[in-house]
Amino acid sequence: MSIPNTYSGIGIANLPNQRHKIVAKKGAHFTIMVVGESGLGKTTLVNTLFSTELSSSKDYSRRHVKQLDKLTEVEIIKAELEEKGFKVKLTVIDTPGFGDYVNNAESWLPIVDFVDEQLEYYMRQEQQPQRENKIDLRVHACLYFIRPTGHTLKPLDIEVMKRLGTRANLIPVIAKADTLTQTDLLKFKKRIRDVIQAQGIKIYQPLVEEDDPAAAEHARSLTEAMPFSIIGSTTEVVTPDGRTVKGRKYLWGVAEVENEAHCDFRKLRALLIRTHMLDLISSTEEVHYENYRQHQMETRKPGDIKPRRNDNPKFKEEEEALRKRFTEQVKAEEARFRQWEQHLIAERDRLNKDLESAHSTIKQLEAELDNLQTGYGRGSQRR
Ligand SMILES: Nc1nc2c(ncn2[C@@H]2O[C@H](COP(=O)(O)OP(=O)(O)OP(=O)(O)O)[C@@H](O)[C@H]2O)c(=O)[nH]1
Ligand SMILES: [Mg+2]
Repeated sequence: MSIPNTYSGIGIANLPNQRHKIVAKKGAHFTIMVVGESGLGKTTLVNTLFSTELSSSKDYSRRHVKQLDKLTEVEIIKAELEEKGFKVKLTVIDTPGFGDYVNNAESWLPIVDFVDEQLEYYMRQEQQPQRENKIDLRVHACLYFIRPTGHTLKPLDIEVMKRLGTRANLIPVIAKADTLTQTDLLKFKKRIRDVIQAQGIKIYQPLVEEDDPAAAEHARSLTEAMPFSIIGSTTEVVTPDGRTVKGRKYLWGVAEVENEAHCDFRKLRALLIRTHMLDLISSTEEVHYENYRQHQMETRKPGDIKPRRNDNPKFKEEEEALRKRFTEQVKAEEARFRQWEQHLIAERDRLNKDLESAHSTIKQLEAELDNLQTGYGRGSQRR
């Protein structure tokens, strides 16, 4: 489905709802993060989004500052766009790919931590008396790249997606869609949706505004298309029928970035930059940030500046696992102890019985001895 004309531009100027208007008036900060295994085309997609979206319009001013954050090794790309007086400060966080084998399991942890740290950092700034010019790197949209295996989600994907989905708006995408046939792609999408549901992974649900039928229809088509299939390319190529497009050229033809029959790039771009940017911003504020803040308020003592170890969601998960293991071990020990106790009771009973029978034997022998002594005394008297 193509995007209706009303969705042209970055969309903030024609927002239907009041809450969104307030956000837009202040000028929005919008942060996108890309996450996934190495080599899945994360950086390429960021460049594709930027070169098609940002360099084609003249209504924006663009700043492209790349900085390397030493702690997390993420690359932060900043750009500023403006449409009809509405300003959007766009930040893209390009994370390094993590490995696809079990030994490398921890390599994604800093990425999850990064999301938490931004929530924490923003909260601390809100608590300061001087609240102007807050630095806001809370992640509004987290694109998770899935390898186009055609099979299903890997345990690693499930684990990382579970954690990201409770912290940010998680948008799963199938990387390098040009490497799968359309039939395989549809089957793959269905399987991924099934796993997401079965595993209780929280993914972003685009807001459906029922009072605007065209927008509602568009939002539903976005939900149906998830996980979005993606082809990334910044190169222009010529199709067999003579069009110049962004795409990837093969012997069989061209995989086109912006062709809806080839992939969902347009849908993803519309969602991010045109129709749902402010829903992503407000749901981050109202759901993810609020959850984080509430949780910190409940568990943090007044005066605590840094979160205590067990306030951090990551540590909470680890702590939960540890507590479960501990409980299991205690249970096993208790069972072992009860068995041993029963064994002791049985042994005591057996010894008591032995003792009793020994006692009665003694009594019997004593009685016999008595009898013998009495009998002997009488006999000697007769003599
Ligand atoms: N077939 C195909 N190849 C792609 C696509 N997108 C990117 N690539 C190629 O995949 C390779 C890796 O792309 P990158 O964008 O560097 O991947 P990345 O996910 O940023 O990798 P790391 O930063 O190492 O995690 C490059 O050779 C790209 O040209 C795509 O949609 N289809
Ligand atoms: Mg990269």
